[in-house]
Amino acid sequence: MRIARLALEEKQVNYRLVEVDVFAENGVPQEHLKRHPFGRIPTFEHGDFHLYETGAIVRYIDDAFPGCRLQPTDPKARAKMNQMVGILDAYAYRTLVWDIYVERVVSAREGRLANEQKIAAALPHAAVCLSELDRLSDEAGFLIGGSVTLADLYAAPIFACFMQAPEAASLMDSCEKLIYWWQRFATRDSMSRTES
Ligand SMILES: N[C@@H](CCC(=O)N[C@@H](CS)C(=O)NCC(=O)O)C(=O)O
Repeated sequence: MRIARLALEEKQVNYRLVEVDVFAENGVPQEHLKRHPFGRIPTFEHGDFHLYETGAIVRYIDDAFPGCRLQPTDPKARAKMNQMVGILDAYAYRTLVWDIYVERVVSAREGRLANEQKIAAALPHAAVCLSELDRLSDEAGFLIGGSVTLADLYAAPIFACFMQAPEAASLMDSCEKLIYWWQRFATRDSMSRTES
């Protein structure tokens, strides 16, 4: 959900946030299932136009609203951005957020024991994710090119969680470009405005 909000913030689009608890004890609220039959978040409405799936939402926001472009026009840069988005969505999110951050940081916060086996199994996979993201990223302060793209917006919410885990320090050790990127990106206005 934070990815879509970051897109709106970066493009300076006014929006109204409606919170939906898809993890509610009684299940996903019925009215939400009408918006998203798979019971996930985010969903997006613009007038009478309704969307779900983050990839469709952020590309629509980029195309439909004025402001900075979140997708490069150069074919190679655009392909690399899409490759990164794919890696973040398909591999990094589950490993860095659910297997490491939730298991190490959220479990401690909730007073339950971490599943050490799950964390240990995730570490080699996390290392591949991070080294690939580092290899593919440019050195201009954004992951791709010299301005914010969808790659930054997909990566930032994942890193905001993952970097809280003690495991992040050694895993990130050799990822100099990613470290530099995160130090800068974490301080953006869009990040503080989407913290909660
Ligand atoms: N493919 C969907 C995935 C959305 C998704 O998994 N959202 C998570 C929150 S980040 C969710 O709704 N989880 C609830 C659940 O798994 O039941 C997208 O990109 O929008």
